[in-house]
Amino acid sequence: MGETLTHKILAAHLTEGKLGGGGEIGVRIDQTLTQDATGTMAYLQFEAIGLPRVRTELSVSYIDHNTLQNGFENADDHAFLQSAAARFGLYFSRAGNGICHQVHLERFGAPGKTLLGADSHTPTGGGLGMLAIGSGGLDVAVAMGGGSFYLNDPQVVLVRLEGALPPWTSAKDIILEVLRRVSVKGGLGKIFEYGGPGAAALTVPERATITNMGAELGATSSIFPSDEQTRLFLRAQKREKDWRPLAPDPDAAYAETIVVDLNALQPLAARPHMPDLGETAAALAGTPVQQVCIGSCTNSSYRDLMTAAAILKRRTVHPAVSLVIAPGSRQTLTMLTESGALTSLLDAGARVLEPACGPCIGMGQAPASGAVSLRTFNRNFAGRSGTTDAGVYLVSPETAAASALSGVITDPRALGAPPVIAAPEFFRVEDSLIIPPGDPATPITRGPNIKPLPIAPPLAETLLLPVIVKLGDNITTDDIMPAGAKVLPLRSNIPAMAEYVFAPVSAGFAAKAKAAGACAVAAGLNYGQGSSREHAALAPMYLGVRAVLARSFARIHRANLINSGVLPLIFAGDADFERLQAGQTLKLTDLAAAVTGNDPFPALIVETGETIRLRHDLSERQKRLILAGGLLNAVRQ
Ligand code: MIC
Ligand code: SF4
Repeated sequence: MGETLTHKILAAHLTEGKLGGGGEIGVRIDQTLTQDATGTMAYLQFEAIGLPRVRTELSVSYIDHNTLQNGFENADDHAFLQSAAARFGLYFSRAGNGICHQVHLERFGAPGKTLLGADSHTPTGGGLGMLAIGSGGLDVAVAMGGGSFYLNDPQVVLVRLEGALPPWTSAKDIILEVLRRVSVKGGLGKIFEYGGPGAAALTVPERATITNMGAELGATSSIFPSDEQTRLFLRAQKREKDWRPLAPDPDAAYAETIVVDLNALQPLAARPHMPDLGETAAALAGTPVQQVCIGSCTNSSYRDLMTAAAILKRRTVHPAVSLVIAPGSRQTLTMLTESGALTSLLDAGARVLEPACGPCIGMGQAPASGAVSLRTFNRNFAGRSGTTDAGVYLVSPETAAASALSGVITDPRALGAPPVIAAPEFFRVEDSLIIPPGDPATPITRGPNIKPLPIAPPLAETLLLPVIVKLGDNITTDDIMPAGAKVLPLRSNIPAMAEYVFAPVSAGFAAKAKAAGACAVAAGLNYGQGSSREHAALAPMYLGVRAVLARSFARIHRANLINSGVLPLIFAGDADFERLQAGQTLKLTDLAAAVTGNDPFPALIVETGETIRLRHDLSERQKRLILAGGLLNAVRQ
């Protein structure tokens, strides 16, 4: 049997474990990326590890999330990150240069390489045929130091794209279709490899839309082969030397195959508040819209924004709609400017932002109360836009632009002949906002918002844990540790940030946790889906959360809990989940033995005297981390 592309890249980077066994494997990481909302922690952690310089082939620190500067905090963080990049030997992409994933695709990514990024949408790089994985900042810090990254040997799924995209559909509709079939938890432990004639026809930026939003499947990564499309893209970025062809063997064996018939694809929209709630735009047509946002790391390519501009050209947005353009990179924005497309957008009434995450992470442009906002982004979790009762729909640039004109959700096929945007022969390459690695003697600039890292205590033998809250399925890291313009500036200040833990779903949580001293939380399936922010583990840990009990966990968040020294425990059965109630106290005893062993173990509900059964599914390496009180403690030992 032949090899999948995923296995070929994994085999070339394997440092520990065995492929095909289903257990934990270690891989060497060639490239890393961080952004400013996760980066401050990652470089504080790298500093704590104590190495003078990064040991990867290439590491890049991006500024793109915390770009609203309402106070000194974000600017201070940026100064810290710039000095750390110079000192530790990283490239530094300055504020205004664009979103990490978009810029990395344009300027640094390369087929066959491994990329670890402190952001869940790092798999965007899979559009170039690289194995790109999101993780918490501490895992990135370790990889920057030359340490392996550990993951569960993934199941490789083939997504075969048959046929060709019909007019007015685009890459976004493909991933929305995959999402509605597979769901936000269906990708756990899997890597999605795209193939077939429909995949071959997609350009790299279109592929990157799909691999980017593969994160919403809960998948470890998504990847396309490196072929002629890849060569053309890298050539157009003046980096053809980075190209090499890569493909699975023709007889590669996959764990599962999904077939998507592109000929039958229609323009789709994911309804509030989950990316897998896809519906045809036709079925939703007529729903009044108050805001349309085009951009984010999902749909910010030259093709995407030129398409929107062509649709809006010599037309005016509906008076009830606020149209926001958030370009993903300075490259795209300058090319829009030079081509005159920016003028079409401005004439149509668009509000144009700097190249950054912006509204995608609630950094401005919160919709009005109860508004419907159509966004070309990747996440529509409740409240993430900054407005709790807004309804966010995820759509393609085509559907977004058509709806901005009409003021209601509109199937773009209503507009007649679609615009045809040719891929540029050459992109505009201008890297002056990327600062190369600097002097190892550069002093680190540390503003007053940058507080020391909290570190967990080693695991106690007995834990008495009040269960402060019991939550349902699909709790996101936006629920656990919200982002947005108010909270994001506190990313390097865990004590201040911790006050907002669970604010959207459990009022008063921080005070209750602090009063309890040590405590636990309980939840249903897919706990911790979404963002890679390790603050969703570190801040609860700081408040005293010692264990999270769930029916299942999302991959990155579970790793972040372990790295932070918080026990991720799984209810052994449905009855155990049903039995435990919020407000009860759980007594865990003989914990060293429970963690070292692999069997389910009992926990006592103090109030009722009943026992429930829990398990942990920890690898041997993860057991060591939990016993030590997290990865930093373990590394120091
Ligand atoms: C997101 O899309 O939620 C973010 C903001 O990019 C996060 C990272 C973060 O929380 O800092 C992500 O996806 O990992
Ligand atoms: Fe930024 Fe949004 Fe992409 Fe996250 S998903 S990296 S916030 S644009």
